[in-house]
Amino acid sequence: MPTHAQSYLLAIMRYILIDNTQNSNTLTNYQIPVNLDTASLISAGKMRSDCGDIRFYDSDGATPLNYWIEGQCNSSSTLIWVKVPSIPASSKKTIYLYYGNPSYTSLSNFANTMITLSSTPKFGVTGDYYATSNNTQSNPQYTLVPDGQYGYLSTYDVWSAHDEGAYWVFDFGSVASRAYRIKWYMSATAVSNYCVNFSTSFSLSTDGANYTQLYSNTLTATGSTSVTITEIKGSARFLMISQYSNASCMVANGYTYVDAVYARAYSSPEPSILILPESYAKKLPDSM
Ligand SMILES: [Ca+2]
Repeated sequence: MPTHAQSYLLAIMRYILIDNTQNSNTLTNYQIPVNLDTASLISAGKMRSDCGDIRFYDSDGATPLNYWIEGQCNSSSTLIWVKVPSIPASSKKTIYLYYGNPSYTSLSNFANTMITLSSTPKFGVTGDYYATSNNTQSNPQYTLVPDGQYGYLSTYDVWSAHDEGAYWVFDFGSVASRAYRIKWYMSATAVSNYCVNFSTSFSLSTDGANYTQLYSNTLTATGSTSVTITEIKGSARFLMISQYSNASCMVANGYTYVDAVYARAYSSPEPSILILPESYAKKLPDSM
């Protein structure tokens, strides 16, 4: 019988069903995505307008779970990552979502929930670097935490015969199966009447020497992309963010701006997540 020790403080409870029947691996410290229509709950007066009363408990009903609200609160689909200590292989599990206590304040915590980096990325240059070209980085420490502060790579390519590029390597400390998430955007500017051929790519490596490219985007005109979170999956220790200005163009500035690089545990196929309709704590069944 679950204890739900604090449920008397919490007005509304919902079951979250985690279906891992298709995966033969036990998942440890696994971040599951909970997409919640917080806008409807807030407008109905059931949730604080800052999402501060959201709580998650493990299947025993008593153990609080670390969570991080990555998405925008008060939206129709707020993405919340919940770190579940253990999801059994080939089976289902239930955890609990609560909200509705107006006196609560947020316990959303990025570092306790996601796989984070503790060291700034290693910087390097590529291509046939030419003396009057320029590859630099700025504020690499800003790339560690999603706080709206962006570090960036900068490439100034001035010679048509020379490719220019720069990269960052992020070290996650050990090889593991993860989904790597990069919050970023890129921009390029043609100087004078010259052209743009500027790419940003994401690659993974287990040994730091051999990389597999899993994402790339190229700008062929002055412009920029919107801020997005790109997720790549693999078993790796190292993630590389690289940029490259092709020699076909003569004068161009290119930038890759990065707010954060982090990861979550990943195992295929991923468990499916189902959020059940609202229940009330006082109507909890005697056993689960
Ligand atoms: Ca940042």
